[in-house]
Amino acid sequence: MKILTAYPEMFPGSLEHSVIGKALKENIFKIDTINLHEFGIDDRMSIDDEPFGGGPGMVLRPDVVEKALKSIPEQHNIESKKIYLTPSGTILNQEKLRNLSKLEKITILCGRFEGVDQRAIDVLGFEEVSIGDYVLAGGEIAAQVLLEGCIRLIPGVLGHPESLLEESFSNNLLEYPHYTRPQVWVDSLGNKHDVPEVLTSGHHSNIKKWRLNKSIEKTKNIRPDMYINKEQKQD
Ligand code: 6GU
Repeated sequence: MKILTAYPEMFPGSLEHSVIGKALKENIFKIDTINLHEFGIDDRMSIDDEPFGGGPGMVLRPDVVEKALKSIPEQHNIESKKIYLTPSGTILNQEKLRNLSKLEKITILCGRFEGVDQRAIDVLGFEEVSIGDYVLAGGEIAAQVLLEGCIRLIPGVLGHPESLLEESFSNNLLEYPHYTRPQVWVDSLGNKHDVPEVLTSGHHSNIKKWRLNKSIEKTKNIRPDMYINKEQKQD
């Protein structure tokens, strides 16, 4: 994974921790940052400039992006998938993560400022991807979101790969609720809260049915859009 960024010190960031951090230590994946500031133009080493046509903010220059990209040595002829992270891209989802997790090489351009010169995106072949309908200050956190989502899908990264089968989005349903000990939780106000009885019954097929029903109920309530998609898919 190559990350083109004006803030290389933000990496590996969250990717250094937990199960993803373990995979990083085990060389299951590698992160190299390319500092855009090293490819700045003229004596001031600028990487951005004012937008043509006016307007607020600064735009990342296409020549800087090209120089930074071309500085990455080509390895065994596999072309890297190029992603530009921007709130005006197509929205990332689990299917996209599954596809990305199968790729050997991904190059991510993190936007900052108002954006990146469109010619760089078009000419250099970046796919524009957003992580959701809200705006962050830059693409670095988005890159960590995308990478974490991808890396956990690489075989061997998760301790319990079967957890991938039933998790939210794997079948267009949100995951059912989970419970653990204590079986009766007495909260700080003295109120008692039981675990749903079926889960302690040991009756596996009933548990399975209960969980599926909970998944359906939850999806209808919280993500009716997703539930409609599911019904359409089954037709
Ligand atoms: Cl990829 N970048 C920024 N700056 N904001 C975002 C985003 C990306 N995805 C959602 N919001």
